[in-house]
Amino acid sequence: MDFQLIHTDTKSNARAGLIKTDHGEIETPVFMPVGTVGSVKAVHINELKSDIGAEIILGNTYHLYLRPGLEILKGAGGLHKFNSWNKPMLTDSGGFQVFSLTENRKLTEEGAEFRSHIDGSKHFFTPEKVMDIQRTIGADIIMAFDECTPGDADYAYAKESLELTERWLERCIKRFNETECPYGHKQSLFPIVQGCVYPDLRRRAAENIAALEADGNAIGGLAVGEPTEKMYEMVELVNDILPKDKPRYLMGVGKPENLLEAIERGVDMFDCIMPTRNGRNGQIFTKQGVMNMRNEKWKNDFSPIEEDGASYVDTLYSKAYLRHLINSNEILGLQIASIHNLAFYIWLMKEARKHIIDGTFSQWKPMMIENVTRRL
Ligand code: PRF
Repeated sequence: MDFQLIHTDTKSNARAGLIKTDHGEIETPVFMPVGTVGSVKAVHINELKSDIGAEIILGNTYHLYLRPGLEILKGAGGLHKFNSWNKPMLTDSGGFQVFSLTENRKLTEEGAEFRSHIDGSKHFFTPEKVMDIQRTIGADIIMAFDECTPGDADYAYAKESLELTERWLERCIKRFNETECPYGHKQSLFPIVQGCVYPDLRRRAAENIAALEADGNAIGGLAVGEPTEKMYEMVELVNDILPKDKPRYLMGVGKPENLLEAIERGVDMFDCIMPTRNGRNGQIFTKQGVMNMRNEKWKNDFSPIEEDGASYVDTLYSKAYLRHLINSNEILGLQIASIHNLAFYIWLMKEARKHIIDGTFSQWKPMMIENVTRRL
């Protein structure tokens, strides 16, 4: 994997860049639609590519390991072949999912024991196993196995948790260096900075990770219950230390305004379930603000979903029709909402990139934040 910085904003830390992988190029800042089980829910690959303009999608180690399982993924020749997405892909390591989706999980020095959310069966993830699984899935970018420290953890817990994540990272790197992708393309391993909301822990974690000279670096453990201002403060602090010539990925963030604030602070990559999950619940993000399609207000509004929206569904369908579909739990409603929201998020990243390159990001950003945070 190669990363090229195209332009750095003179008035902020915002950057425009280009990531090159064996499955194609990614212009940054980039939003990665989440395809947990190897599919972006309700969205066809053709729509992702041509209508939405996605350049990279995300899969989850935890889910793919449980179902369909490694034998099937291996048999298919990896996830790219299995789901027909022949562009760049990233897999999260499963640490976050083990902690957020399973009950009775047990953390030890060796790894994490958990029960499947599907059938209750018992499993054990170690850093080595998580590397092996991600080799078998075959994503272009794979993530280190970490513990996502809760946002309200006290200092002592956060320190211990970070130290465990650091020891696990060493084991991940060792296993990663001893193995290779079974399908012949290159995979890159991104370490994850943890440290909760404690500046000295974040600083230490970022310094240790910066010294590794990985192909790219991630910031985890944010947007997990801490105040938003703390999140921005931690992103700023960590990005001051992480290498400037490598992409930076803020995991699981967030609302449109969070993305713009993080871009200003030097983040290049994002993923979040918000455009798809909230979309399926009727929340529609637009350039003019956020709409709740279940609201009575849209009942007789036959105007387009978004007049100058980023996707063809915006003018093909009206607000009243989308409201009707969502209220009737129609599959088409989920599809339209997902396509619209993903196209909006990806449009927002492309706009940010344009403004970074032409030097107008710092004027454009506050105006855009005012728009995207409006309730319609
Ligand atoms: N670690 C991993 N995945 C994640 C997170 C993390 O901390 C987050 C936190 N926002 C989202 N996804 N491995």
